[in-house]
Amino acid sequence: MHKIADIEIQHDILIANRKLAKRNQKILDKANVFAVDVLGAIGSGKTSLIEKLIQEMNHPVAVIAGDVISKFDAGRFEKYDVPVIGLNTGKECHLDSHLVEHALQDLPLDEIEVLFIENVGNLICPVDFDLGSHLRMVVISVSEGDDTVEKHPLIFKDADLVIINKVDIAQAVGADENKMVQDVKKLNPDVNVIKTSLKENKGVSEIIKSLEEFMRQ
Ligand SMILES: Nc1nc2c(ncn2[C@@H]2O[C@H](COP(=O)(O)OP(=O)(O)OP(=O)(O)O)[C@@H](O)[C@H]2O)c(=O)[nH]1
Ligand SMILES: [Mg+2]
Repeated sequence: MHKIADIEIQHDILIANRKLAKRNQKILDKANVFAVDVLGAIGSGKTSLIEKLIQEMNHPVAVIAGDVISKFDAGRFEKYDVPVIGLNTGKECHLDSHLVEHALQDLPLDEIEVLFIENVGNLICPVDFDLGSHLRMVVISVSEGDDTVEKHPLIFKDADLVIINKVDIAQAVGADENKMVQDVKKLNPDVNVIKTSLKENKGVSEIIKSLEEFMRQ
């Protein structure tokens, strides 16, 4: 009995979240804002990547920084003088559409073209929670181990763009970044997988090219 009740509650939450996600996407479409959900492993380089994109993309950008305590990443984005909303998820390990809806109300949507939504770092909880974004970019790094993709298949099946970061330290941590690319391709053959070293500024222009292609679609 107890188990059945849990499942129904979770089911209801997901239905409500999906409805709100659709509403968020309508708000974004009306304002002509392209929203990118940035998901990925803890410490894989999500904030570092968004920092690079803010500086190198030729589009006005805003950021929603979601985290259990959001002030750290939000503080990093604020340095670039772009609109930033920090969302504290507290004990929750993912953002949801309701939280994002509130953030959208506080952003100057008519002044921006791209919105990055950094989710809480992990490869499990955010998977089921659409936020209303147009694209899901998943960031992992070699330091999580080159079996990460095989161990967390769901997030890669749903991804539109996958980044394998920190290739500069692949050898030092004994990881094969090409195996990680192949593992993603097995799960999601059409997805674009880009290897990066944000430390050495490698791969960022390829990501921008890919994002701009999606924006044109
Ligand atoms: N060696 C190396 N370190 C990197 C690279 N990219 C990011 N880092 C470092 O990795 C650490 C974590 O980077 P963040 O950008 O904070 O990662 P994150 O995914 O936003 O982390 P959370 O939000 O806490 O999940 C920082 O110390 C970065 O300087 C890279 O390409 N190579
Ligand atoms: Mg971060």
